[in-house]
Amino acid sequence: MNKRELVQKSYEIAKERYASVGVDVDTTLEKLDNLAISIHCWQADDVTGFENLGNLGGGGIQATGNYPGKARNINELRTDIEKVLTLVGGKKHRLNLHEIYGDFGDKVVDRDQVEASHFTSWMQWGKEKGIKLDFNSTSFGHSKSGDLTLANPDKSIRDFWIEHTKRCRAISEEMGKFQNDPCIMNIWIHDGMKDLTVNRYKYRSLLEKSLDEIFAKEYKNMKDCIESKLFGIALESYTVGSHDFYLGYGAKKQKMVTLDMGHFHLSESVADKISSLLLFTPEIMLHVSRPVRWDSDHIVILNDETLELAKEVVRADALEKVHIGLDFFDASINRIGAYVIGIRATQKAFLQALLEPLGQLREYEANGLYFERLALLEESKVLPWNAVWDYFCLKNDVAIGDDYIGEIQQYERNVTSKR
Ligand code: RNT
Ligand code: ZN
Repeated sequence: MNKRELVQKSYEIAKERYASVGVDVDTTLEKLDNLAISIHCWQADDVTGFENLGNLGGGGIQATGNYPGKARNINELRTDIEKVLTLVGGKKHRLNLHEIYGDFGDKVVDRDQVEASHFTSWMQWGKEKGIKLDFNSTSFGHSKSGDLTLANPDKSIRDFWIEHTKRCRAISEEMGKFQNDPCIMNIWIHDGMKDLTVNRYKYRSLLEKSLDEIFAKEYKNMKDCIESKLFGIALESYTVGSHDFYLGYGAKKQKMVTLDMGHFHLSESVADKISSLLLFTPEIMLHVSRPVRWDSDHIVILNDETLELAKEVVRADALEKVHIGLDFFDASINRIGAYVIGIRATQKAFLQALLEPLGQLREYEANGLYFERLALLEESKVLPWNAVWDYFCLKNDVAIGDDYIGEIQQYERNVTSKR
């Protein structure tokens, strides 16, 4: 039997096993086909972007590693993303752009000057390739970034970033209109203090005011989300945009909160937050990531945290309300490989979540049969989800199992190693 026949046969058997616990594998596969993952553009070039402002320093974010072959311009980045998409199944994946990835040509466009026209070629590319776009304002890596942006007591700096963020919302609106599907725009700022501050309240109230100003205009074709963080490097003692801050702001102003898996204490369950946010905020944006000791943005793998997160989304029946984005940047290994591992791991987690025998589990729970519930939870871990996964790849005509290793090595030989 060749590989394809083996996958087919294992799938048929798996399908029967799942049917015996009340799970319809075919509907599951359909859901996985339609699961949109918003792929972050910044793994391709270590969060560098294509501005012509010179090396601004400014900090706020950092990728580590110097593996050769990073994308140096828009064309290379697009080619890399297109390659990635040939190695993962699914029909609805999106691309998540940061403002610094605009098509500026050789023009110098400062952050308070950016316009939708700088993203026309991206929109066109997205349309051609069937890829919808999401967006992010960029307040790091600029001479005006410092330690404080939207929460800066200096009005001129604050206004500069307010203007930038307003413009980013207007660009997102244009993208959403163009693609006939809302563009989700994330706001993450690094604002904080390296050491003790006696002005926690002051900076947070400034951030609240800045956001109110930014959100004053209502749009129809874009959705806002706000992302908290626990701490940043060189800003260890205080983060203005903490989880409490954005949770409160999001609940009050009905904005989506972005949950980045690297932005919480390591013993805190991000998965547990899903059901609460769904009750008090309109939708949720996820930054699926992997903290190693801290917010180190390692490549997403299939671990307990990713799995639990996916299960909580499915158990809350919230696939329509939870937007899945990725956020990691590892510059120490092949970057195309990094994307493919992370996307496939996220899909595997959602596949397992979708294959959970929820009906039976909930019946046990309703009847107080807790031994039975725990037993089935344990046994469902070893149901043949991997056979369903292989079949998903086969059906989508993408690499089965580790076959993508060879394909990525070839792309490295032919493309990225020549950069
Ligand atoms: C940083 C945040 C943020 C960034 C991107 C590049 O800690 O996670 O989402 O990773 O905006
Ligand atoms: Zn993030």
